[in-house]
Amino acid sequence: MNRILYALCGADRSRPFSPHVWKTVLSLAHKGLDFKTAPIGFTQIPVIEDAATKTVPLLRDGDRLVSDSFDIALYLERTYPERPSLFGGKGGEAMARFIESWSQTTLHMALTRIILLDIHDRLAPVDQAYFRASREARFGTTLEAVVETGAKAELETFAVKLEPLRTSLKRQPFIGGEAPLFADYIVFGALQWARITSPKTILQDGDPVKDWFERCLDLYDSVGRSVTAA
Ligand SMILES: N[C@@H](CCC(=O)N[C@@H](CS)C(=O)NCC(=O)O)C(=O)O
Repeated sequence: MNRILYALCGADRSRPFSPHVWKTVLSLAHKGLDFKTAPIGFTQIPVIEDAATKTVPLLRDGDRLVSDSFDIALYLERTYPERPSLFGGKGGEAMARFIESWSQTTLHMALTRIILLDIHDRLAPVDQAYFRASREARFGTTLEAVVETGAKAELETFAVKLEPLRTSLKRQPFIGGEAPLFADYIVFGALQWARITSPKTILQDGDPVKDWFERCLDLYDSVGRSVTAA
């Protein structure tokens, strides 16, 4: 098969954890496209496919290479238009951009402060050194200090941040309506990242967001459950 998805893993190469890679896993499953996963660590990203990318996901589809989870979804939509749509039209594409911004600025920012050390602890030693140096430069402090000062408060307020999603899920089973769209996979990716890397409880039982997340884990022969929770 000549469709390969490069997926970020820790020391255990059977546990891809990147939120953006998970968006692509579900995008490919949504389109019914088979692929092979190529597990890599952080420090391998800049050298794969002749230095084609600085970030994952990277998808090889025959002789095409596409990076960035949103660009990959757009590529799949245009290349395989006869298969189920990931966006439901141009308006859906534009609205998925809003969901991406919300997920990135609100959910990822909070989750990072909660799971940063858990991610670090699961990486291979060479990747731990890179991760610590790059993230400590970004935060201007140690990984330990980020989690020490941020995790408790972020955990306490995370449910409030999900309120816009919770309200809409009381009306419909998926962000996309009756069936999931790429917008669902964007938010799913963020929560799946936390599920795979951290034992901390992010979603509470009885929360409609948790019910929706479980529905997403069940999609496409439960591909999301192919990696167990931390
Ligand atoms: N906007 C990109 C973000 C991709 C991204 O940031 N990927 C992370 C892994 S979760 C990465 O490859 N980081 C490389 C690094 O930190 O060196 C997307 O949606 O694909």
